[in-house]
Amino acid sequence: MADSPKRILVLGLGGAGCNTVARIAPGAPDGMEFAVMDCDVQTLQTCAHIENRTASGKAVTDGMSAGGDLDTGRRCAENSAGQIETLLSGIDLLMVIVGLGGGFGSGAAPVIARMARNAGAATLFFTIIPFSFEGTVTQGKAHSALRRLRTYADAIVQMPNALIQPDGDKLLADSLDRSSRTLAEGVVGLWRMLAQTGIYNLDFSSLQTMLNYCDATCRFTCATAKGKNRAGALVEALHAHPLIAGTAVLEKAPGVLIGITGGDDLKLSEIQQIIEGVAPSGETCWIKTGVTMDPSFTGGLSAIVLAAEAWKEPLVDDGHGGLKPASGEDKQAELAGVLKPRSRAFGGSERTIWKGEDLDVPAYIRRKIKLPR
Ligand SMILES: Nc1nc2c(ncn2[C@@H]2O[C@H](COP(=O)(O)OP(=O)(O)OP(=O)(O)O)[C@@H](O)[C@H]2O)c(=O)[nH]1
Ligand SMILES: [Mg+2]
Repeated sequence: MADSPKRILVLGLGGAGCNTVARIAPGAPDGMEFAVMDCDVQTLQTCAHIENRTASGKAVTDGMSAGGDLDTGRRCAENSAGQIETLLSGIDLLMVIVGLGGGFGSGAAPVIARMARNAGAATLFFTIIPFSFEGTVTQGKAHSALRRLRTYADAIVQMPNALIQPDGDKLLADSLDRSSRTLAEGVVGLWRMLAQTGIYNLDFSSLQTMLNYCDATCRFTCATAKGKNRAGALVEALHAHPLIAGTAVLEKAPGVLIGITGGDDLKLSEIQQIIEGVAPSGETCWIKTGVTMDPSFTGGLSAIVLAAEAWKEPLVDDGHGGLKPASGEDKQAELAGVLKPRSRAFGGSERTIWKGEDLDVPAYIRRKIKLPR
């Protein structure tokens, strides 16, 4: 991204989001930008090492939490519109980490997604879904927040707390820590692919295509492996990750971003083995791969995969000043720019520019046609 640096902000919202960012930030790569926001000043005090802290909704809760009330959370965010606008200014990609089921995070997330969309920032939400033992009311609040969020967020990755706690004997603190580490791998891995110059860059427009086309929900998996058959072990670990194990999500995904990091000893055959082991075998899957070399990875390999669960229907001009769902030939024409035969294209491959337009970017995105959820 040397030509046009893109600004990526990782924002922690509410208790879970702030805790997770507070755990991720100390070990994060240089240059990664973090911020935290809550209406609960006590939570913000535990994030003293995060410089960019926003106390939201002072006039609404007077520095207290939203007490599990989603509507109070929403009002806090709306009350802090000016602060949020300042926070979002100049941001190209907003990655939000938020636990759903409480008050502030659940209420504020859709407001922030809407404001980010209006400010022209792409949004990717990593949402933590409560444990089932937290009760049906909390679960219900989390799902209602998800529904609202779908309207405005470009993409949402769900991370059920329960999936991160496969061992019933684990202490709560260890489980939460494990959950934070999993999120950190996804968020940092994606950031690394976008921000660091690799052999094959996963460029920002690849991510944007993914965010624009995916029907709101994505899955991610990540893994690292060492040893003789490390590429094979990596593929196995990617499929076995608790966030996707047993779902066939990789086999069915219409769009997949793969970020691979290796050291000086990374082999082309390993890259091939990983891509072939991860990406769906359908002829119409859109695949983008980024490869980054980092000497500290020598002897090992690491990968993150972001997979769209479904591709949404594009819309086309209806010829009367409105829009209609793409169908038949229209649909084929619209999709031509994105659904290519399985090409195994790398992110760094040359783009097709015609009359100043990038034909790798779907027409409805180039023409800024809004798609409904
Ligand atoms: N993984 C993980 N999950 C958490 C953590 N803290 C809370 N959660 C989950 O996130 C959900 C929402 O909780 P919070 O983030 O504390 O809620 P909040 O947004 O601060 O809402 P209020 O406190 O009511 O204003 C909870 O129901 C938990 O399931 C954490 O540190 N790690
Ligand atoms: Mg809270």
